[in-house]
Amino acid sequence: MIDLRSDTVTRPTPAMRKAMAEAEVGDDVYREDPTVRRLEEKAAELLGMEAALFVPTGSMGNEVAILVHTRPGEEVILDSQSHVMNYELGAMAAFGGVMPRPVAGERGFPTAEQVEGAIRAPIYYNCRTRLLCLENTHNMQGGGVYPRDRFQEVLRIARERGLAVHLDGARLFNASIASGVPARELARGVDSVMVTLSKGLAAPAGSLLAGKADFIQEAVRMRKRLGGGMRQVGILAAAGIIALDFMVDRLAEDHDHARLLAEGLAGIPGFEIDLAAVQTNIVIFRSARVAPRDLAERLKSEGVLCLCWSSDEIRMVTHLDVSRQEILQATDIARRVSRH
Ligand code: TLP
Repeated sequence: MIDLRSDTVTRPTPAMRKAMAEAEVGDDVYREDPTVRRLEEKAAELLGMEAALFVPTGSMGNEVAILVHTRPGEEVILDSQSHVMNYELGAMAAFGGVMPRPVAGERGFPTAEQVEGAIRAPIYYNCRTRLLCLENTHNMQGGGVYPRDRFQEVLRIARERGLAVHLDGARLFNASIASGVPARELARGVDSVMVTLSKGLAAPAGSLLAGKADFIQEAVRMRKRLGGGMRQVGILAAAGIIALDFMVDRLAEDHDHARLLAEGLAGIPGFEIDLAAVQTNIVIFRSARVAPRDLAERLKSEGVLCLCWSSDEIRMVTHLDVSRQEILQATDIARRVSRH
């Protein structure tokens, strides 16, 4: 199978498995796992933050951040297509009693005007707007990178208006490689950032939440409240260290493969794809002739897995476990199965 459903399907590398087998461990709920601590220090350094916390998933990283930044009844401004808004089962409402205030950012990236327009006036009967959540790269919109100037402007407004800012950087390293800007620069000015190890970086599980030391202290408590306090989890952190040390630069290869795939798909009659939107490892395209559900079934029967992304869109994601040859093969199969 050529599995293009997500970069989450990557399996740990031999070096990761070896490091996992040999990892020095302790009880991380007592904060005594040396490998976890090493991973957290490395991540804090890479992201230019005071401290970091290893969490089981990206979703938990986002939710811990939201719960620490907010109080029940407050509002969170976010893009209407963000992962937090769409794919985290309403966690902020379910666990935190906070209200999402979605804005329709251009390609998923809200402008300063949009953010400013969504901040509630400080009148006693209004919700208090507390937090702004941003996403880079943007998943639902096809892996685009937040335009730098727009991001800075948005941060300026947030600072002026006293909002905390959380960055869902599940694929922040993809944004960094695509733009040539270090991850720490992409995270500069935010109060918290989450990065994921288990997507393009190929670790089996785990994400990191980074921020100021006092924020992380609270995040440790919130992680435990959500049931995310793990024990000898240095086993997983060992793979995470390899992910940060050795798997970031190779994301460029995934981006090249995504471009190759997108260009191949663009030439297939009945497919519509915005090539300018393909900036990292995600390719989203419309299928006008064959309904995405049928197309996905046909692709599957020929050995290619993808996701039906919406009623008229398909998503394909490139990653470590798909070679250039397989990308070309998948394009040929797509051409064949979309003919009738
Ligand atoms: N994204 C997954 C699915 O949930 C859609 C994928 O296959 O792309 N933020 C962003 C931007 C994400 O894309 C994801 C996962 C998460 C957060 C959540 O991470 P996990 O799956 O570790 O909870």
